[in-house]
Amino acid sequence: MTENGKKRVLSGIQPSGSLTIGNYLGALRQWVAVQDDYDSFFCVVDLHAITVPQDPETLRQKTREVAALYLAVGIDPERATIFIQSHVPAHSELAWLLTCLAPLGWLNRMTQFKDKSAKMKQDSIGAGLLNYPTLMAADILLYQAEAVPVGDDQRQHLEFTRDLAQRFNHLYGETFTIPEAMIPPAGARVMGLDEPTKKMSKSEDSEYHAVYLLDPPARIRKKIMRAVTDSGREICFSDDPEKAGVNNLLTIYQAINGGTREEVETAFAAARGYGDLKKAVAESVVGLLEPLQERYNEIMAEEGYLDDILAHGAARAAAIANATLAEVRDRMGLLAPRSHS
Ligand code: ATP
Ligand code: LTN
Repeated sequence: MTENGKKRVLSGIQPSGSLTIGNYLGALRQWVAVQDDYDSFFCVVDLHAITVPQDPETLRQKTREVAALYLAVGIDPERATIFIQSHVPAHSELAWLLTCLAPLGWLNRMTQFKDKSAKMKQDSIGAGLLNYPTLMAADILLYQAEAVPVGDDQRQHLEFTRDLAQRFNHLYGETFTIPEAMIPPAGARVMGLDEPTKKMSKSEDSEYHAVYLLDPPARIRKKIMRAVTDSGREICFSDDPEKAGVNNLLTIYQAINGGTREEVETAFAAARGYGDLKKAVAESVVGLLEPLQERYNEIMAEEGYLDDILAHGAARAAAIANATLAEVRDRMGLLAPRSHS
């Protein structure tokens, strides 16, 4: 609990590409919803993005783009703290301290590590990719966050964070709040449009894989109209991998328009085929993204606006992070530095 009596949330997104509707429905939308009730911290996790190779200029540009999208989706910098992870050096420092406590066995079991490293040559897998969850644990634990709004794919990393926090508390005494994952009821796992058995991801390069938040309407429509479905006609939610494409389109529709699964299925009972479903999904996505893109353009056009928010955010975040870090350093027995007079 914070001074203002509110519980705290923290979450982040990597600037490793262009944000997708998966990032919006799984994460960002929940952030907007919780900002009134929680003391909220939202960061752009650039230190996570460099766990795989990034082009420096693109990374800088994407970092600002992601931060501007936080504002464009409706996160209010008066109510929430928005900052860039690497602007608060306590994240790197706590990550190292926790690295010394993180069992290799736990890290080796992480499915995100297994998936990402499987695609790389053994020699090019950086140790940072293995340590990724420890840095994420540092992000969360520095703020003593009670809740972490994320998509379904982050459950395992949250479990890791809880286990590591418990291990620290056990070894050195109660220090960290044990956080809970906050996963949305619909849209927690949006699948790739071209390969609906795989999670939609911003760092996939195939052209028809994802709808990006900044895609123009014509491209959104084209991508959704080309989404992979099956040879049947039945428009219903289903766990059958054969029906994964239709299931995904219905899920996106439901996440945007609300209603129960039955209500959504009833809405399509009279549809003539998958074309009608795709058109309805495309119009829902365009309707969702158009106003967001307008706000994004306004934010980017205003000289200095975004950078002021980020400077202010980093200062607010650092004040809290540094207090936790000082306590951790002390508990671990690191000699406190005395200022040079
Ligand atoms: P990358 O492809 O670069 O690994 P990503 O697109 O998976 O990235 P992250 O930055 O790792 O995105 O995730 C940011 C947030 O968005 C997390 O809370 C994550 O759970 C959520 N998220 C990412 N992809 C999806 C998806 N397809 N459906 C729902 N939520 C998602
Ligand atoms: N690992 C997360 C991104 C992330 C994060 C965080 C999410 C980094 N630090 C702290 C919540 C809280 C991912 O989505 N891949």
